[in-house]
Amino acid sequence: MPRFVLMAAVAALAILTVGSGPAAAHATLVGSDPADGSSLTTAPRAVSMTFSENVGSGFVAVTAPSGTRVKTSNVRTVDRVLTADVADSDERGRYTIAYRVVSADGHPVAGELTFTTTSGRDVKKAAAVPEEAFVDRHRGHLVLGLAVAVLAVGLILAPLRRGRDG
Ligand SMILES: [Cu+2]
Repeated sequence: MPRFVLMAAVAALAILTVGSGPAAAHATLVGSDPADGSSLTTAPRAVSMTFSENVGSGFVAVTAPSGTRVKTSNVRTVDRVLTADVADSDERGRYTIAYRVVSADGHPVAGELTFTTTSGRDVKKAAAVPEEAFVDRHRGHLVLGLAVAVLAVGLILAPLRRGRDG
């Protein structure tokens, strides 16, 4: 009986190990052009991502430093490589490349890369709602809340102090 339990445990462990092993792995990004985090003089006219296995159904979106989308075309996957042509962009700063492909096992794989250009036109990034805006908008409420809190603490402490004095 104990031997049977041991064998069952070993079998269960073996199944778990195989299940989480390379057989279940899907495509992962192994390289790109431009490389993630790289610094370039001007924006590239094409980007490519190389995966650990063959991929299909590729999608690529390039966003310029101003936050506007740079037009991509001729998005294609050939074996392990996803490539897209990219329209000309003269903005200087940080670009992002968002990509999505479908692995051979049917799982979608998505990610994001960035690169920076050192020449070109300076642009202002379309501001995401900054943290200060929230504080500014709710300053009145925050002050009122603080005042109520101070008053409440005072009301709680006052009897205690009086008790200690008397
Ligand atoms: Cu997978």
